[in-house]
Formats: sequence, C-alpha cells, structure tokens
Amino acid sequence: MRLVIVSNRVTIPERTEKAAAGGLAVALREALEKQGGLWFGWSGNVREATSAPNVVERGNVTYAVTDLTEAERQSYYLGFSNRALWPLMHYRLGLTEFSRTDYAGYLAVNRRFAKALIGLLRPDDIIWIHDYHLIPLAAELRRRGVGNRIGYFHHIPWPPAEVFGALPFASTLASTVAAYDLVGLQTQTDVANLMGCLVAMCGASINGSRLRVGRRQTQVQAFPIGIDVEAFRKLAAASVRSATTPLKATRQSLGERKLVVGVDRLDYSKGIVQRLEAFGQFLRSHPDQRGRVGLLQIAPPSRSDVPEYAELDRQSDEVAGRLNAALGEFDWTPIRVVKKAYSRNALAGFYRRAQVGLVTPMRDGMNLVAKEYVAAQDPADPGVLVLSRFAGAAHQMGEALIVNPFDTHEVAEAIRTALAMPKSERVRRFEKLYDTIAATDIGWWTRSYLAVLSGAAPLEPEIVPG
Ligand code: ADQ
Repeated sequence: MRLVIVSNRVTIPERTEKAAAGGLAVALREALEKQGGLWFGWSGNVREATSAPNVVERGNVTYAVTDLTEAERQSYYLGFSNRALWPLMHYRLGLTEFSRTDYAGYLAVNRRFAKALIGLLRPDDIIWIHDYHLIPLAAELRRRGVGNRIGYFHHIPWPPAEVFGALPFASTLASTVAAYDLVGLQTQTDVANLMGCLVAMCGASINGSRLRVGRRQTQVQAFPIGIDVEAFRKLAAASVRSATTPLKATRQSLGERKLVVGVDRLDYSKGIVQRLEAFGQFLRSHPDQRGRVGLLQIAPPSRSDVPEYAELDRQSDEVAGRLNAALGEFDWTPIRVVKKAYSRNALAGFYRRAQVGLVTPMRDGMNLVAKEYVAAQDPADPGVLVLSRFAGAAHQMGEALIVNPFDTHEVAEAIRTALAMPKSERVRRFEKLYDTIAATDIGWWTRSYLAVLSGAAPLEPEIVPG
C-alpha cells in the first residue's frame, strides 16, 4: 500500500538535506519513506495562472506541488482558512471574518486540488489529509469516484456546535467530514465537539466512535500528536556541552538570574500578551523577585498579511515596553521579546536553561512547545512547566502546573510556585511528564493513526492516554 499525504504547504527537501531533528514534517516524511509515497500540496508560491503540479522524485517519495494564484491565496488561505476557520476553531467568534467570496475560493481550491490529485492516484493508495485548509477535499475526491481509504487529521481544536454553528456555511462544511473513513483529532473534547456538530447539523447518528451520515460511516478518534522526544532530549543535552550555541551567550548575559521561557508563533491563540501581563503581575506581587528572574519570549511573526496578526505584533511590543519601563532597572530588563525563528538546537538550549516553561495559550489543538520543554530538561535538575488548561497538551500533562490563562493572578502565582518548587517535587513531576510524552511520541502517533486508517489495527487503540 502506498501512502499519499496531502497538506496545505509542502516543502521539497534538497537532495542533500538531512532530516532536521523532530517535527511533524520530518515524521510524515519518514512514514512516506518507509512505505514509499506521494506528498501533495501548495508550494508556497504564487503565480499568475494555475498550471499542472510540479512533480519531483526524492528517493522513494514523490513530491507534487502546485502554485496558487494571488486571488486563491487571498480567498482560500488568508481569507477563509485564516480569518474564518482559524479564529472560529479557536473559539474566537469576535475575530472571525466571514465572506462568501472567500468561502467560494476555499471550495474552488479544494476542488482544484482534488482534480490534480486524482491524476496521480493509484487504486491501492491510502490517503491522509491534514488540517483545516482541506476539510472538503475528501468529499471532492468521492464526488469524482475515488473509493480509496481516506483519513483526515485536524491539528487545531474543534469547537462545540454552538460556536461552530456561527459559520454561515456550517452544516454544509460539517457534512463533508462524513466523506472520510477516519477523522483524527487531538483530544476527546474535540472528538465530542465534532460529533455534536454532525449530530446537530447533519442528522448524524453515533455508535461508539463511529458516526453515520446517510449511508456513510466515519470513525472519529483522538490521536494526541507528539514530538521526537529522544531527538530533542539529545539536542538539549548536547547544547550544554557546545560552546557555540546561544545557551552559552544566554548564561553570560543572565549570570545567575533565573529564566522563564515562552516560545510561540506570534498568534493571538497563544496568549502572548496575556502572558506578558501575568509576568508583570508576578513581579508586582513579588517585588523580592525583581532583578532575580527574566522572561524570554521568543515569538517569530506569522501570517503578517492578516490584520489581526499585525495588531497583535503592535500590542505585544507595547505591553513589553510598558512593563519594562515600569519595572526594569538600569542593569536588568524583566522581559525580552525576540521576534525570530531559531534552530532546533538553539531552542533546545533555551528550554534547558529555563527554570520555568510558560505555555499559556488561550486555546490550542495540542501545543508541541509544552512537550519540547519537558523533553529538553536535565533529569537530575528539571525545570517546571506551567501549562494552560486550554491546550490539548493539558489532557495528557496533568503533572504540569495547570492554569487558566484568562486569570492573570493565577498565572502570576504559578510562576512563583514553579520558581520556588523543591527539587524532589520537580523531579517527580518531570518523570511522569517525560514518560507520557515518550510513550506517545511522534512515531507512536503516525503508526497508530496509519494502523487504524489502513484497517490493520482495531478501532480505538486503548493506548491513548489522557
Ligand atoms: P502551531 O500552532 O504552530 O501548530 P505548536 O504545536 O506549538 O503550534 O508548534 C509550534 C512549533 O514551532 C514547535 O515545534 C516550536 O518549537 C516551533 N517554533 C515556535 N517558535 C519558534 C521559533 N521562534 N523558532 C523556531 N521554532 C519555533 C498547530 C496547532 C498545535 C498543534 C500542532 C501540531 O496549532 O496546537 O500542536 O499544529 O499538530
């Protein structure tokens, strides 16, 4: 059986490129290499008119990428995917922009992807489609007679019917989910919400984890995504020995001061502004901590073409500037916001150096940073993870300090608790967290999803923790 992966963005690796440590793209590439396969999606480029996909072979993996027109990028990607579905799925109705033109563009790109993909498919392929940009793709394929097994994984949260129903085209879009054989989500809450939507909007009936709409039957299950724990652990351990990583420079610039770290794409779902405020609150409530600890917030800009993101960028600068001016000293800056992407090596070093990992999204499908932070710790003297209860990761990582990110005081006190936590308790919590993320790493995730999709594994693997 050949594996076919479809995702919004596809990067064709250079011929000589070695796989970077960890990450979803690497895990999917490994799965493709193992059984041979095809990866189809958007090249990330824009051109005036659409043309046939560009097909490139790398070993036993075929990459087929297609460009978008500027109009398609506006409606399908920036518009419907990122200004309607992204805020909606993150329970942010106030930020959604619904436009019929954008929706038409979203459907048209899914239709065009279906047509292009059909020309590349073989009868025994199993097809694995990723994320909210491509929800209706299976329905488009089925309409054109594709009978292969088709799975979908939804990387972000799925909200309850009361929230999802605000989308003007909610029931039509929800009904397209029934074209899949297997739908994977991050948590049981997402599973229950998606099922609730299909029952309320499409008259679906439920039997255990199976959903029936008309004559079609779809399996809906949680598969919490993981990271390459072992690779990340090794990177972090190596960063301690390396003289060139930013870890050494961080040591020089921080001295004995403690470090709290946040790492996120600059996205309103991640709660960055609220986190900065909570750190300010912590310093106000605990003046003895001033000058003794700093927050490093690493936040590379993303989706800057979307107005809500430009606004967030401005707001985070404003809040960090205000807090630094109010609380800083001539020889100590409480908050450093760095708007850059770093290598995996460098990130691992920052996590390792930080006594506290602050992961406080307002809502998140899983949040891989929470898992990376744990994987990077020194088992003999680990740091403490402060984790939002609204991250999917909280369903598995109960030994973190779980907080409500809307409650600035609670987050501020959790920072204090984490900094003061005795080593024995830090070690106890770390060991449990590490065992969990190691048992459900990225290899486990791809294997268990594909086993169910291909029909080789019984439905609902019991190993899903949390
Ligand atoms: P994202 O919203 O992108 O993913 P997340 O899961 O945290 O969120 O993954 C971000 C990745 O980017 C991490 O691997 C992190 O290390 C990396 N990263 C962030 N800032 C970086 C920086 N400055 N430099 C380098 N790397 C950086 C979506 C969903 C999540 C879900 C994932 C996977 O929103 O909820 O966990 O997909 O399913």
